[in-house]
Amino acid sequence: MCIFCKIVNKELPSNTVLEDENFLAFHDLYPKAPIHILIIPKEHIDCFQNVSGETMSGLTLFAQKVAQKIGVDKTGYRLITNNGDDGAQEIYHLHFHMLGGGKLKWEHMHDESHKNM
Ligand code: DGP
Repeated sequence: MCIFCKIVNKELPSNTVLEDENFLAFHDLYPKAPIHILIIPKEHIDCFQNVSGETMSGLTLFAQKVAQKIGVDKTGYRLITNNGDDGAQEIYHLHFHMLGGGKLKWEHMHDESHKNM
C-alpha cells in the first residue's frame, strides 16, 4: 500500500486540513512555502495522466474549499502536480501541491541547462 493510501486509512498520521468522502488535504511534511498543502483523492490513482475528468471535477471544488479554509482564496496560491519522472513525481498517488502564504518565485531548473534542451 502506498504512503498516501496509508494516510487516507489513518495507518500513518497527517496534519489534516480538510476531508470529505472522496478527498483529503493535509500539510506537506517538507514545506517549500509558508503554506504547503497536499490535496489527494482517497482513491489510489497513480498520477495526473491517469485521472478521470469526473474525479478532477470533484477535486477542483474540493481544492477551492481548501483555499477558502486556509485563507488563500483572496491572497492567491499555486496549485501544481508533478507528473512522472521528468515532472519529479516522488509519490505515485495523485496529489496537488497548494502553495501560498507569500509571493512565490517561478523556477524550474537551478541553472541554464534547459536552454540546451
Ligand atoms: P512529489 O514530488 O510531487 O511526489 O511530492 C511528494 C510530496 O510529499 C513532497 O513534497 C513531500 C511530501 N511527503 C512525503 N512523504 C510524506 C509524508 O509521509 N507525509 C506528508 N504529510 N508529506 C509527505
